[in-house]
Amino acid sequence: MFPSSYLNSILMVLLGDVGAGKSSLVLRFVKGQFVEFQESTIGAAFFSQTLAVNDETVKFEIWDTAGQERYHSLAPMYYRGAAAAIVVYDISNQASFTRAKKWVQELQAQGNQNTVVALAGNKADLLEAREVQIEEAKTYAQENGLFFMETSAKTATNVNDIFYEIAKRLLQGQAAQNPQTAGMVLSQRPNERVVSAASCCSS
Ligand SMILES: Nc1nc2c(ncn2[C@@H]2O[C@H](COP(=O)(O)OP(=O)(O)OP(=O)(O)O)[C@@H](O)[C@H]2O)c(=O)[nH]1
Ligand SMILES: [Mg+2]
Repeated sequence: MFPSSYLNSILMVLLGDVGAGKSSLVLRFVKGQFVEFQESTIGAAFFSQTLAVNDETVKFEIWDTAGQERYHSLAPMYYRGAAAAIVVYDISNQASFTRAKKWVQELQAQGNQNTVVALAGNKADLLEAREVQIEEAKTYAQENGLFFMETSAKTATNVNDIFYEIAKRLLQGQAAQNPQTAGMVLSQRPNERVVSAASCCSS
């Protein structure tokens, strides 16, 4: 076994409808910020964040994809190698939930079988405008082997929690295997450079 000072890298992807709040969730997680008028993502944006999860140091490497339909064909490049995916919908927008289900179907059909998939019902602060009932989403998640949380990038509710839960599940899965064969997407390597700062670039 590796000592805990070794670094686990988790490559992950966010998928979901335009405006569901993918970039806002990442921005909240990585920089602790929220902006009311977040610009729509073009292509995809990459972020990273290194944190302690249990006794391990985990580097999250995050592809924030663009929800606009014209970028749909790029998505497999990001989800095929991902150890985890967060499929995001907006609780105040039923169409975004329908879109989220399509993403789950696509991941199940064309993604990697081992990818941990989380379903995030974002904008949980918009209770008065709710269109997707929590029970409906919970049942759908259970039926499809996803784990589910309602989140709010605005208030920060459950944002760190969903990323931590993903890391915990992956680390547990890895502990059950030989770490040498854990694969490229969740790899352990010497903790030479632990950064707490985020980096981001858009293309
Ligand atoms: N009230 C509320 N608004 C949110 C929340 N998350 C995001 N928003 C707002 O919703 C809008 C869209 O958010 P984005 O993060 O750009 O959505 P996206 O999924 O990245 O959209 P694309 O990049 O176009 O695919 C922005 O104006 C955000 O401020 C939230 O939790 N609550
Ligand atoms: Mg975006």
